[in-house]
Amino acid sequence: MADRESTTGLVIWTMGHISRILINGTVRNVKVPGKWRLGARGKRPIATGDFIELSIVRKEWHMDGIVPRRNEFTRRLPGFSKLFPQVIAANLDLVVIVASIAEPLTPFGFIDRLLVAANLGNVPTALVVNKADLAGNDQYDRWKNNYRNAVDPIIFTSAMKKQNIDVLADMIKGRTVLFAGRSGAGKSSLANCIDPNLDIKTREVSDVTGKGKHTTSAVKLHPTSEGGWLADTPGLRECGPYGKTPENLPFTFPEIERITERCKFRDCRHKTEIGCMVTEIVGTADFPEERYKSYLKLLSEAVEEQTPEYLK
Ligand SMILES: Nc1nc2c(ncn2[C@@H]2O[C@H](COP(=O)(O)OP(=O)(O)OP(=O)(O)O)[C@@H](O)[C@H]2O)c(=O)[nH]1
Ligand SMILES: [Mg+2]
Ligand SMILES: [Zn+2]
Repeated sequence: MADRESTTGLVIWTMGHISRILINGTVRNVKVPGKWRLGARGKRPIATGDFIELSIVRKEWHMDGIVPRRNEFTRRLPGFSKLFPQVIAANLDLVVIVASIAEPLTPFGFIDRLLVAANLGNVPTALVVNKADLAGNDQYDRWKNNYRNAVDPIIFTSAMKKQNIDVLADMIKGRTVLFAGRSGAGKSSLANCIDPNLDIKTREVSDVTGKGKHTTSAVKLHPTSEGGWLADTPGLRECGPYGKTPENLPFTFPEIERITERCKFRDCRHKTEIGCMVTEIVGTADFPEERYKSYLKLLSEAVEEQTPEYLK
C-alpha cells in the first residue's frame, strides 16, 4: 500500500465550502469541512492566511487540521445577535489600516475599532492615511495628534499623486500584509501603485452616497515581489472587535496600557474610579479626547456582550 500523502498548504482565499489552497506550488480548490465554515458555533472558521494540514484520500485533498495561528485579525460577524467570529485573515506580519483623509473621510471611531481588533489578535499595525492630495497641513496635524500614541508608523500617502508609495512599499516588502479599511479609502489603488502586476480592480467612489462601493469581493492573498503576500480586503462597513472584554480592552489602547498600573485599583476601568490616572490625562497630548470616547464606547459594548443571555 502506498504511503498516505500529506502536506501543509496555505489558504489564499476562502468562501463558504470552498478554499483555494496553495499546495506544493499549485493552487487547488479544497472542500471546507462544516465545522470550519463561517458561523459554526464556538469555532474559529478557516481564514485566508491559514496553514492547513492536508492529506490525499481517494485521490482528493482533504483538510485534516488548521495549524495553530500565530495571530489573527478577527471581527464579530455583522448582522447576528449571537457572537460569531469572522477571522478576516490569519498569520499576518502586519495589518495596514488604510484610511482616507477625504472623499470619503474615514471616521476616527472606525479606525479605533480596527486597531482594537488587531491588538486583540496580536497583529502589528500601521496607519496609512490616503488621499493626502485632498488635504492641507491642518488636517495632517489633526490625524497625527490623534494617533501619535496609538499606532506606529503613521504615513500619509496619495495613490493618485504617488506620494510616499516608496515608503509603503518598503514597509510591506517580503511580508504577509493585510490592507483593511472602509470601501473607497484606496486600498486597491495603493496595492496597484506598489505592484502594478497585481492589477486589482478599483472603482469610482459612488457619486450618490460619497461612501464608495464595494469593488473587492473576498479577502485574497496576492503574491508580491520578494516573496511577500498582500491581502486586499473588501471595504469593511463595520468592525466589532471580537473577544473584547472590560478586562482586556484597556490593554488594546496603548495610551491606557502604558499607565494602567498607576491607577489606584487593579481592576480600574478608567471611567469614574477614584485614583484613576487615565482619566487625569484625557484631553492632553498623551490621550486625546476622541480616542478616549472610542474606549468608552467599546467598553460599554464589551459589558453588553458579556451580559448573560437570560438577563438581556
Ligand atoms: N484623490 C485621490 N483619489 C484616490 C486616491 N486613492 C484612490 N483614489 C480613488 O478612490 C476611489 C476608490 O479607490 P479604491 O482603490 O477602489 O478603494 P478601495 O479601498 O479598494 O475600495 P473597496 O475595494 O470598495 O473596499 C477610486 O476612484 C480611486 O481612484 C488618492 O490618493 N487620491
Ligand atoms: Mg478595493
Ligand atoms: Zn484608571
